[in-house]
Amino acid sequence: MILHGYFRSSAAWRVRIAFALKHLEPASVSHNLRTGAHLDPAYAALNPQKLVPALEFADGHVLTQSLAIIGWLDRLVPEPAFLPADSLQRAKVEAFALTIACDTHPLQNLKVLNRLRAAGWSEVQVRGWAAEVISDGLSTCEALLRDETGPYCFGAAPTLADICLVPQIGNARRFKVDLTPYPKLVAIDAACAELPAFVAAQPDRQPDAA
Ligand SMILES: N[C@@H](CCC(=O)N[C@@H](CS)C(=O)NCC(=O)O)C(=O)O
Repeated sequence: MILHGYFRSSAAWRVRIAFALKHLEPASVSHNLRTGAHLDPAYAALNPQKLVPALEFADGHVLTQSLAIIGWLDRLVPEPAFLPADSLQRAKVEAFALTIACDTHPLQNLKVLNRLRAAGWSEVQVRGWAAEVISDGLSTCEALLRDETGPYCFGAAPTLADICLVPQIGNARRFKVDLTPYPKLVAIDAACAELPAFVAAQPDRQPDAA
């Protein structure tokens, strides 16, 4: 099994956290997004979307989409579970994760930022856009946790919500988003940073970290 990723990719970061929480470590291959290595036809043959991550199996199967990979892993190795057994709580965790994975991260993804650059936006405008859409997503996330008491997003153990939150906070820091309006999210990020699985998955700990 090979995890195709990049140290700074937040979607690959989610998958690294998930594997580490299950005490598994797949082999990894890095595709430098900055130099466009993920656009290479050999990688496009694996993932027609030309995005990381992708999980390649020895028998030729390939899984794409971080949430699909994490769901597959969670069903294969049920403990620790990434989703609560209670169906209402599970839907809340999924809604939180999807707020990040579907409605926040895609708006600040590299190819979107590159489109803005190609349309003549200055670097300041591009970074401002990224910071704005991240702030918008984090505002929603903070509100979704209004009634939660921690230490993780939805209770005493990390779930899919935390797996998505931590890399998105990483992106927020990269784009210099002011995190003071999101005290719950910052506290959860700090709690996760105490866990070995989250530490092992951090971008600067990856072999391809620049
Ligand atoms: N929804 C996809 C998103 C994957 C994605 O956007 N990956 C980014 C890195 S975080 C990427 O490969 N970007 C390359 C580009 O935008 O050209 C997933 O969750 O796997």
